[in-house]
Amino acid sequence: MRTIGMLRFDDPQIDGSRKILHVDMDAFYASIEQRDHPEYRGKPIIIARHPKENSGKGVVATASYEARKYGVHSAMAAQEAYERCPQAIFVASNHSYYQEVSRQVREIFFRYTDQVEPLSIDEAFLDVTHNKQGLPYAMDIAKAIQKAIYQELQLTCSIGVSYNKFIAKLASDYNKPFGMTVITPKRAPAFLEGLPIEKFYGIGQRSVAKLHDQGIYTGADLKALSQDQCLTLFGKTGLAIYERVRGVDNRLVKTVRQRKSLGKETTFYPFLYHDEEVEAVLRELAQSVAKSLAKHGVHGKVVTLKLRYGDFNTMTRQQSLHDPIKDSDSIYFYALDLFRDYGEASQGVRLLGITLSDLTDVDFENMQLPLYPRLSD
Ligand code: TTP
Ligand code: MG
Ligand code: MG
Repeated sequence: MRTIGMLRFDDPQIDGSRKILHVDMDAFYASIEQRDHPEYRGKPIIIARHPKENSGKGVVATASYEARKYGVHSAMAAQEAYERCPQAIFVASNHSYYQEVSRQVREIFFRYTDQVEPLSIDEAFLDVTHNKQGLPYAMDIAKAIQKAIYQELQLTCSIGVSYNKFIAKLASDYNKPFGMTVITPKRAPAFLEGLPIEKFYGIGQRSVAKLHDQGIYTGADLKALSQDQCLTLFGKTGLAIYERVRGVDNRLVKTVRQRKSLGKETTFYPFLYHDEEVEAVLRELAQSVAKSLAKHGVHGKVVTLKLRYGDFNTMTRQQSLHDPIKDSDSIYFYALDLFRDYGEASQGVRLLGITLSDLTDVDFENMQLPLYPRLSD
């Protein structure tokens, strides 16, 4: 129970039902350079222009773990980094390339969930409570993601697994590089109580010094503060800090990706030569597209049929509809229409695909009205 003036509130409650990952790449820019240049591996790499070529100006974007041993870190003047580690290899940043790698990492996340909230070029929150594989343990998804990133991109990441964003982010940082830290609701109190106060979001460097003066060093010390004391000490963020130290953070993972299209395709060998075979496959594809539209809660206005013949000649044909559709009969109807207009089964069909695009959320506003109003209305 807590009181603010005359008001009394129950303490915030933990919601342990969500499964949240925070994934952060290790020494991201430097690791990409070490991957691409084997001669950089195992060596101190500093992502910045060499201060000698840059009249001492410039700042360090990041440094490989080998360089960090010398005290080199992000945002340090390149000149100072050079003084600390003169043997380091300086590499100029190639931001657009790193952005491309960032996209490749994100594509791996999307295999598991669409609930992905990128925080920066090298990190993201994922809500895997309902994941595409139906895996029950968030840790197994974290392991699979770490493995896929390592095998496919030859890069390492660290992952925090927990029931909210705040703890997942702390956890990903807890054991770097190539680490994985799982904080269950049961483990959270001890984990948070043991953290130094500078780890709590919203506590700036100046506050840290002030708090140390008052003998407040750890999460446990913070937790001993009343809500009024938090509000006095931290102003507006006081309430959040009061909740965070109690393991409460109800912020949702905010997704950025609006799926642009949803499609299914399938290949055949031997090829299909008969209209009836093609129609049967289109019906199945339509059903599976409809299923995945329903799963994502979307419908779409453009139907695309993709057709590849035995000789690899490929054609795609689209039709644009006035209203969005989502049921398998409609999808089948329009896809079949396209096939009848443009397809020729006798040439031998090696691949068929149906895609629905121009997707929008199915919600109240764009729901279709029933075609026939009831007589009593
Ligand atoms: P971070 O995730 O903060 O750092 P990192 O990935 O290099 O290392 P760590 O293993 O500790 O996570 O930042 C990701 C990238 O963003 C980093 O590789 C380079 C870039 N960056 C800057 O350009 N300037 C900065 O001040 C910081 C902090 C990062
Ligand atoms: Mg990182
Ligand atoms: Mg980061």
